[in-house]
Amino acid sequence: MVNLSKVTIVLVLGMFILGAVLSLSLVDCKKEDETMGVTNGGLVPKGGIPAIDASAPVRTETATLALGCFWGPDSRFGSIDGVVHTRIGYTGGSSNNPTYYNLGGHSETIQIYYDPTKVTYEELLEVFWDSHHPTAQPYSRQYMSIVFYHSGEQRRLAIESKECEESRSGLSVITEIIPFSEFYLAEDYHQKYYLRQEADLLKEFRAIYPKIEDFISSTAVARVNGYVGGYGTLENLEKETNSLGLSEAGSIRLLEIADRGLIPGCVVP
Ligand code: MHO
Repeated sequence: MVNLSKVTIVLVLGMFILGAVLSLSLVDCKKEDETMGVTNGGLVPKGGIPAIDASAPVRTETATLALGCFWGPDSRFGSIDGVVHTRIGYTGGSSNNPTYYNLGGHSETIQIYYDPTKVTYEELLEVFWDSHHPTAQPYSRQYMSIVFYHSGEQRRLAIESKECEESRSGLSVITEIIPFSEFYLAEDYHQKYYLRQEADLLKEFRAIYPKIEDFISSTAVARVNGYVGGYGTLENLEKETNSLGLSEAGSIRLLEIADRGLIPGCVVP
């Protein structure tokens, strides 16, 4: 009995010491993680990627729209809660592999990947009508107003909302509603154009996402590009600042930008 107690004590003590050693090494790992978090001059957030990207939904739907110069729409649609990411390119023409200086009949186009449980295609169409002048003939095919539908349902909703737009404006809307065919990604320097004007913020994101395809697929990047362009709401920015993966200096800069004029809160962001 006495012997058993001794064994128990030794075992418990042993486990205690082992536990202490293990927890010490856990503390060490944590320290290492924190150190890893400040690699690249403090630019990579702890845990690697911005929280908003880590929790991005897997299932998204796509809207493909052309509404003039694609820099603005990239920013405006990127600011909408429920939009997971955006990318811009060329669609609707006849040539393969168009470039900005050789469009081959394509139009500047945005692709919006959205979470249909948070934002609907109808809501995106409202923003579409609200963001350009669909009753004016554009300067060239490059800036044409087009809805490229991906399904019969999108086609129906687009036709319906075009009719609404016509009766609202009392003018004839030139917007084409045609099936989606192929999307050609635009050159890197066009993607998230407004964010690119903020060198320090851009640097932070390029440190997190050195590959352009990852940069383009980031919700954090889409949102910040939205805020820099003056879109989004202050309310949303305050809610999500900490999830965007920016450093303290970056967050302060973004709040300064917002301070110079975000829409303070409206029904359609
Ligand atoms: N050339 C115009 C439009 C650019 S856009 C990507 C500008 O420099 O503002 O078509």
